[in-house]
Parts: sequence; structure tokens; C-alpha cells
Amino acid sequence: MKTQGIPRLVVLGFICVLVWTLSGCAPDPPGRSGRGARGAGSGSDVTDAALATYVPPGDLDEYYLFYSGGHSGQIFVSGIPSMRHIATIPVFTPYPGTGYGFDDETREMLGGYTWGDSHHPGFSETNGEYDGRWLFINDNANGRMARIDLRDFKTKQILKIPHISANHGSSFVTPNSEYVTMSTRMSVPFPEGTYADVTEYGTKYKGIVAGIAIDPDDGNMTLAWEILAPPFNYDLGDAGKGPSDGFMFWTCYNSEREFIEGGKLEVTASQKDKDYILAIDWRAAEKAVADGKAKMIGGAPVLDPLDAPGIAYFMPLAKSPHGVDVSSDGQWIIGSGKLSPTTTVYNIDKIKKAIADEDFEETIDGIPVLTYTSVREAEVPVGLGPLHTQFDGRGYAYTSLFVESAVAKWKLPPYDDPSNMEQYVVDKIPVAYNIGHLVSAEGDSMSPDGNYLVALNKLSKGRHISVGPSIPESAQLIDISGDKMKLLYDAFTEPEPHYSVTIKADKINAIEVYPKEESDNPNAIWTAEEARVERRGNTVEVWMLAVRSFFAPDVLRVNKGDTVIVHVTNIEQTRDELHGFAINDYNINVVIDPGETKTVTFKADKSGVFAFYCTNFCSALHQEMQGYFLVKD
Ligand code: K7E
Ligand code: CUA
Repeated sequence: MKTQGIPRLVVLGFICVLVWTLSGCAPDPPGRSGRGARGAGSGSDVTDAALATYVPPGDLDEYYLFYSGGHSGQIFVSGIPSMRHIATIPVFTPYPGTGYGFDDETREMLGGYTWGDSHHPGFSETNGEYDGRWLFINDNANGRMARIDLRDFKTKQILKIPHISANHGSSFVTPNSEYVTMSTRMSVPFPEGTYADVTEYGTKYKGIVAGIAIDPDDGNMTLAWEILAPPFNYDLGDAGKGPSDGFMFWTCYNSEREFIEGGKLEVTASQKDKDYILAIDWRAAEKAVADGKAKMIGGAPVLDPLDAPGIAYFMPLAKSPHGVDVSSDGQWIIGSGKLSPTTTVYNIDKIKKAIADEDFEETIDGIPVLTYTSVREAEVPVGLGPLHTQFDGRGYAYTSLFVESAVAKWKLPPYDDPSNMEQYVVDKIPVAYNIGHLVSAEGDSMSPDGNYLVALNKLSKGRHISVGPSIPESAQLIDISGDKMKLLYDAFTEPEPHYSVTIKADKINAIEVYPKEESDNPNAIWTAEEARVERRGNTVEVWMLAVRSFFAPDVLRVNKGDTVIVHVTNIEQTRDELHGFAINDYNINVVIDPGETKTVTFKADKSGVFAFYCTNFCSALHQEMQGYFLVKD
């Protein structure tokens, strides 16, 4: 394997010479700036790509890339264009690296679950632009929504919503962060907890779509409305904007509304030629709730379209669709049916007109179906297995093609010559391999940057050194600044990103310490003199201080069976000076950031002497940062 090192050295040396000779005279790749920006144009694809993605030591990336972590339950953070992994944000899964899920607050937030399935991160928005305040992410497994504060990159709230089984079509945020939305992927009997056999699927089972209101000051999420929908599988969604602001769109499959035991859903759900996009008029839903049309069921205000006409519509779409994406200007709604080689473009003006004219094909469970030919603008022959679409802000859309393992670039309407739609598919690039989602720079905002695209591929076979059978997921960085798409870089993550979102780095203002003067934790202590142990009956409460390189107190004496509450404050005000508090054999590892106070409550159920120590390397005398937990029988 030694030979591999030589060409790499040669290439690197070549790059160094190129960088040195070209810097200052060649044009910057789109969007790059600062010391890391190096011109392209050497004539070789490999060196161009290397120059475009190379972020020299000490230089910073231009974008954040937040990958959903799939069934890892986490979010992975990388930089663009380097694609280097920078951080992992634990969301639905405990993570000892940051002590997440070990202290009382985060353990309670996890609600007894030790995993989730995070699929679609969504930024908070102001006027359709990312405002860098919060990131939302859904749990496809347990009907939950989480909010991450981008001030400290930490999960602050996890909301469990009743009646939603498998929250996949989520977390899509409306243009002024009025709502983040959820939907049912796998319908179950309604209300939640009801027993009904699968033979009663068509009548007793229900889908739900929901709007979670976001408090504009602190981001706090509360359930605002749920809407009953037929027992289809609601898959992907997107929020309207500009002319389509006020609408939420979700694709759905299995409009056959049946689950036949042993019948293979892949077969039974692909019988009909068309499935649907569900369009919700969320302002009408808001009004219906205000008018008292919702019933409180299991703690949720539930609207039935039979009682509240005008809140929901279906639009027919090629069968078994997956993605629906609203163009940056809000004019076009793009639905992709994975079993069809075309993607369908709807025009919001035509949708509004069909609603006004009551131009309906039929009505399903109180939801009118808009006449397909009245709302459709075009069908674009993008290729095989279209899933998801992103935008560049210059009139082009980029659709992932799962079956073809490619990204298709195509022109958005208007079309001069609709009789020949092939001509509007202007470029294709193969990806390795089998792409799911894709994301362009600020691609869900109203002004995408049009320079980078990341293909999130399902298979990475053979494009990295082997790590055994559980192989990483692959992501490829693609330059979309020119007419032709260009592959720049292969990156890998742990399983399993579905979607990801990107944001300009300068839109995020993250803190690096919690300022002492902002601490409002009543259990914070700031001097060793305040450190103390108090006993009340069988409860022992400890106010502990952590600072380089000791704990105060450093000996804790309790009796077996006592309830122990430890509040640890890290009084450091220096960046990167974290401390950990781990008790051996007690499965406790709390990590406390500078200026932070965390509480852990547990039962002293094992007698003996247990060392506790700092788990996060903090100084030359980190090893000495330890103490003893003595449990008397
Ligand atoms: Cu296409 Cu969950 Cu959005 Cu996977 S989903 S790819
Ligand atoms: Cu404190 Cu290591």
C-alpha cells in the first residue's frame, strides 16, 4: 500500500506550486473568500477540485453543513467546502462525549428513549431566509420534534406529539418560523392507543399532520393544531413561501388505504396510477381552531376536514411519490414520484384558482382532490427514480435520481416549447452511489447561493478504506456554479444522514463560554467556600465546584440507599476549558462547559469506595482532578 503515498505526495506538491503561482490572479470559486479562497482553472479536474475544497490549516470553512444522523439519533456538523467533520450534536440519543443524557435535565428531555431516527433538519427563518437561531429535527421513530439552539449547538427541547405514528414528513419550517410541521408516515388507529386490527386499516386507521407553534422569543415549541387525514403514508413535506406562503405540502403514498397482511406494501401501495400531495392551508387551520372547530383529543386540538372545509386539499401526483419541494421564489411546487421517470411541477396560481373555482375531481374523507390537469404546469423527464429537489436561485432545479445514481439539473418554468421537455434537462452528473437527498447552499431559503451542492448517497461501496460490513454513508460535494456540475470531494459520516441543511458560517453567532453574569441556575456556585454537602433524611445534596484542576468537595460520604443530588458548576470562563464529572461503576458521566451548572440525581445503590474524576482533558494536571465517593453499607 506504500505506493499510494507517492502519487498523493506528488499531487499535493503540485497543488502547493499551483496555489502559490495562481493565488491572487485567478478568479475565486463562487462564494469563497478570505485566505482559504484559491483560484481554480488549472485545466485538470483533480487539481481544480483540490483547490476548490482545500481549506489550509488555520483557515475556516464558508458554510456549516448540518447532517441528520438518521437512526444514530444525532446531528453531525461539517464545514463546506472542506467537508471536515467538526462536531456531533446529540439529540435523541445519549452521548457521553458531551455528557448528554446523563444529567437530570437532558435525561428527562430524552423521556426514557435511548434512540431516535432523525431525518430532516430545518432552520428557523425570518422572511424566508435562515436567521441562524434554531435548528429543528424530527424523530421518525417516536413522534417527536427537537429544537437545537444554534447559540450553543445544544438540544434544548424535545416535544412528543400525540397521535403521530412515525413522524417522517418533518421538520419543515414556515417562512417566519410560525410553525415547524409534523406528519404521520405509518398510520395507526386514532386516537393514539386505540386497538383495531389491520383488517380495519381503511376505516379505523388515520394519518395526522400537525403544526407546532414556535415562540418567536425563545423558540419554545407547543402543539397548535392537528388535522385528521386518510390512512395514507405521509412522506415528505415543504412549506410554501412568497406566493405559496400559507400552504404546507406533503406527499403521500398508499392512497390504496390498505394494509394487507402478507400482501407486501411495496406491491399493494403501488396499484393506483396516482397518489397525492396533501396541501394544507395553515392560516385556515389556525382560524378553524380559533373558531372552535377543533376537538381536544388526547391533549391535542384536532381538526377534521369534514367539519372544517377549506383547510386541506389533495393534488394527484405520479404514484408512490417521495419528495415535494417548493422553489425558492415560492411559485413552483415540485413533486417526485420514485416510480416515475418524471417530476411534476405545479403552479401555485393554478392551485389557488382550482380551489377558488372548486375544480375538484372527487373528495376523500372531506378533502377535495384538485383536478390534476388544472394545477399541473409541466412534467419534466428528469430520469429514473427522482426523489428530492434543490435550487440554485438562478432558475434551475437539481433533482436526485436514486435509480440512475445521478443528479439532474433542469430549468424551472416557464417553457417556450413544452412539446419537447427533454431540452430543459440541461445537465446530469453521476454520483457514487444511489443518492437520497441533496442539498444546495442555503437551498431551502428564498435566496440559495448557487455555488455548492451536496449529494447524500446511500451507498459508498469501495470509495474508502474498508471498515468492515457496517460501512459509512457517503456525501459528495459538487460545484454547481457553472453550466456543468463538477464533482469536488467525497466525504463520509456515520450512519445515516437523510437530509442536511447548510448555512453561511457568518450567520451563526455561537458562544464559547456561558458568561457568569448570565447564569440563572439557582444551584450555581462560584467559589470554593460555597461548596457544600447537605443531608436531609435519606437525601444528600452536593454543591460542587470544578475548576483546573480540582473538585470541591473532593470527598463525598453517603450511606447505601441514599438519594444523591450533585450540582456541579464549572467556574471557568476560558474557551475550551470543559470539565467532566464521572463516578466509576455508577454509569455517570456529566460534562460541564465553562460557566455551566449541571445536576445529576441518582441512588447510591452499591456500597464501597468509588473514585470520581474529570473525563474531559483540561490541563497538565487533568489526571489529578479526582476525588472519592464513599458509600457505607
Ligand atoms: Cu428521502 Cu427520510 Cu427524506 Cu431518507 S428520506 S433519503
Ligand atoms: Cu477537569 Cu480534566
